[in-house]
Amino acid sequence: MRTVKTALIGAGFVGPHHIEAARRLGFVDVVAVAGSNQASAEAKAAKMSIPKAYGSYEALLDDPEIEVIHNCTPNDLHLPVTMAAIERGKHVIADKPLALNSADAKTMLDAAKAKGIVHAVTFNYRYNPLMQQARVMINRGDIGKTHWVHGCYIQDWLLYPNDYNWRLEKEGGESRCVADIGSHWCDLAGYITGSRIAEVLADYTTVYPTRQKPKGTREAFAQSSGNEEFDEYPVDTEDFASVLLRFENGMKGSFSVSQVSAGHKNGLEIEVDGNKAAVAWKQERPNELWIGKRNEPNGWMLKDPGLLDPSIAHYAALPGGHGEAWADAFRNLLRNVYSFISEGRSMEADADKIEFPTFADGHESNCVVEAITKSAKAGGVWTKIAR
Ligand code: SOE
Repeated sequence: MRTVKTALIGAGFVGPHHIEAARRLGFVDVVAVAGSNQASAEAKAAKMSIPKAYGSYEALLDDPEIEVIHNCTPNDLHLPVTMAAIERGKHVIADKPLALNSADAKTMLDAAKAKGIVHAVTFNYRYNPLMQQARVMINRGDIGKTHWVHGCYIQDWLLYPNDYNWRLEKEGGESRCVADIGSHWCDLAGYITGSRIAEVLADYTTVYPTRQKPKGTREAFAQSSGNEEFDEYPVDTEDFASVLLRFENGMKGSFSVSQVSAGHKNGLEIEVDGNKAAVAWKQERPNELWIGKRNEPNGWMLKDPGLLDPSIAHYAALPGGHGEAWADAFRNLLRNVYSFISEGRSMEADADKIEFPTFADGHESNCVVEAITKSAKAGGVWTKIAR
């Protein structure tokens, strides 16, 4: 496999995990990192053993050695950074959400297509081995005709009024919780069931109308020291939400998302119910797939390549009983993207070989989140997805 040279722009919570996953592939060379200034970039480069540090994303993008960039910046920088990368012919792996809104997402998608670059969005939960297995089972008819997909994605890292993150700020976008983690849940629901969302009905709740904004920055999941100086910052985005869904294939759906649910750390849960059986998966117990039956005992499939469908068994790198989780799913996703790049494949000519979420999936996600937010702001009315 040809070695691919990549770089990171934005080294907050998720950026370093992108890099770790890419380095595990063995044919990706991380050559540079960009920060908001030279000093912070050099500190992050030293911490992650990355040879080159740039004090701006523009300077990094002018480095001819770099073929691919990971855009892990805050949401309001996704458009300018990705557009600048596309202009210079760099392939782009963007953290979700792709954009602040569907119009910006469409702009990025059209520009990426026109330039012919490889473009990906990190909807990483698709690549847990048992989510791949559930998708095969559902599409093969093992659970029959699907009528309901339901679940939640609940966390507690913003539970306290002095918990803070850039996502609480206006620049973070019109939606917060749904855009940040509801986007994962909706993408996964559509991916494993094979149907797109057609209409939504949503209810939003903001628990804290103001937050204590610290004078410095704070990454996702980071805790307040309790004695920081702060300003009261007005917030009108949702701390939690409940959403009803209608899918194009007639299936119904419902999910809730929250970042203020004590005791839940990264609680993505999804169940698909068919007229023969059901399957369910919990992200915090990723090596177990629950199989629900009516006339026989329910079952548990454990992550074991020997049990997985042969078409997706390669997503399990270890034998049964050796747990694989969040970081391994991320590695699986990036292996699909970087193999495609290393083999010199084209998004147009090799469309049938694309096994990763693209900017088209990112645009779809922005359209869904926009409709959910529009429904909630209208007081909870059925709202069609406008694509
Ligand atoms: C914070 O909610 C966050 O880091 C999300 O931004 C990620 O996409 C999710 O995978 C974990 O939680």
